[in-house]
Amino acid sequence: MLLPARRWILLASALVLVLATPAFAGAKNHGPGSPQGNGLGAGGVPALRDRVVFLEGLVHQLTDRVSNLENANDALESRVDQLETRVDTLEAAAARATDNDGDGFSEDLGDCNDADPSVHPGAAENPATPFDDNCNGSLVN
Ligand SMILES: [Ca+2]
Ligand SMILES: [Ca+2]
Ligand SMILES: [Ca+2]
Repeated sequence: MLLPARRWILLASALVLVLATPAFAGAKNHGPGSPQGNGLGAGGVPALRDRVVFLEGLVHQLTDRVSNLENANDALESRVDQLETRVDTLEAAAARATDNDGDGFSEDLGDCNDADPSVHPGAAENPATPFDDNCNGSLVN
């Protein structure tokens, strides 16, 4: 989501661009670039009012555009979050399905210690070890 400060920067930038246009600059500075000399036209104030209305419309359009972009950005961020969750789920499933210690059993196939190849379903249980050798839930058989 765009920050409110970015919205104001965008609007201010657009306003600066409009103010920098030769027609508007001519009106402001009464420069020779203006066909009417003072840039206000024959009516003076009405011509300036037209420009203000134009700028208000432009700001309104830009505000709408920023809002639309923020909504699109929110939708994209939501979709990215969904895809990241899906990737995490698939990675976890792949990890459970992988036999990491090479004993022929993955976690999905009952290996209760996939970092030790001597521990797996069907292994001989050693009562002297402090862990479940054959992954049956018992330390003694
Ligand atoms: Ca294994
Ligand atoms: Ca193992
Ligand atoms: Ca056991």
